[in-house]
Amino acid sequence: MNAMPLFGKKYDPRVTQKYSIKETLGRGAFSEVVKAQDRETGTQYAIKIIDKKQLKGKEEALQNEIEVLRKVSHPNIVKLYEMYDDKSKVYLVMELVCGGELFDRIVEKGTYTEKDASELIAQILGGVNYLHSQGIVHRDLKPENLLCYSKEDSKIMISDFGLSKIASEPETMPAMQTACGTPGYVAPEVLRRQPYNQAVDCWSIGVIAYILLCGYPPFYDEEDSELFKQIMKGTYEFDSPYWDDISDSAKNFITHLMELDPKKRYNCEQALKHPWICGGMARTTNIHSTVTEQIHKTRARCNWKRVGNVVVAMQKMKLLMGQVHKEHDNDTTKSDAAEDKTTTQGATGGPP
Ligand code: PIT
Repeated sequence: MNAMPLFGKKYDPRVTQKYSIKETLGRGAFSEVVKAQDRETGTQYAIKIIDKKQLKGKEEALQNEIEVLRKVSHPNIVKLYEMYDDKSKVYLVMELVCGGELFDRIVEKGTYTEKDASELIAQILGGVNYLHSQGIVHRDLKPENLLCYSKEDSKIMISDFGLSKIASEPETMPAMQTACGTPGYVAPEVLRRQPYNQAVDCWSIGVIAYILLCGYPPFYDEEDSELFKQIMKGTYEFDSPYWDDISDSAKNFITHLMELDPKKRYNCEQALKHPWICGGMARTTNIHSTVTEQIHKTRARCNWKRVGNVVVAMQKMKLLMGQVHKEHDNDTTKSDAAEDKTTTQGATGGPP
């Protein structure tokens, strides 16, 4: 099935002349990612189409995302090939990665070990270390933004630079940060509204490593405010029985990344030198059944939360529409759309 143009508008003819637009790969409130094929060469790409009208007031964020994508070139980061810009939309022609989300690949595998998790984390650290060396902070690292290169290849691609920042100064003050990032992966200093830097990504990698080894997240509460409190305290556990067979080296590695004090927290370079990553300390015991069972449970819980989010979003929309109608009656139509990806956000799992 081919993608329907976002909001019923037509795509720029320059784009459709060169590319044949295929199915939708993903969708946010202001953007969608579609599969596309170069009509001449047959090569496939992913095109992110951003609706400028919906983006009013966030043009700077878009410029930032484009600037970041233009600047980066790394085997674990999705490449930007071309960009088109018309009155209403921006088109980012990117490398197509078709392996899907990381967790789906893990679930589908027959065996899965600490060594596999260690190799996945090493790739993420490599990509993020490169970003940091370029002065870029990703700020929204989470499993959904880690795509597999292909079904056969366990190469990981870091995507979605919508919230990333080129750090012009060594430290950036958080602005509206709680609304950015997905709560479960956000570093404590961000929630405390303290100045933050590259170290926020290392915290997120710690959280991802934790989930990769047990299938559920270290912090969880139905209530975001409670979840925030847990993260700010920075207390988490390696619960029994799920962590009983995981090596002390793996736990030690996570502890260095999920370190409350950003100054003491490992940076990517330090993490890459940890024995669990490069010293042969990651175990080769099959942990597939324990991890996938927990991934399924976490997802079931996450879907409930998503249902809740959709209900809240619909209530908000109804209110907003009532507002628009009223404003329309008054002949002023001004409305501000909410945060991107309303329905895909939401905290995941928690200790079972
Ligand atoms: C693909 C396949 C897919 C999604 C993407 C690429 C998205 C990539 C992306 C999205 C961004 C960004 C950079 C890359 O800033 O399912 O090949 O928002």
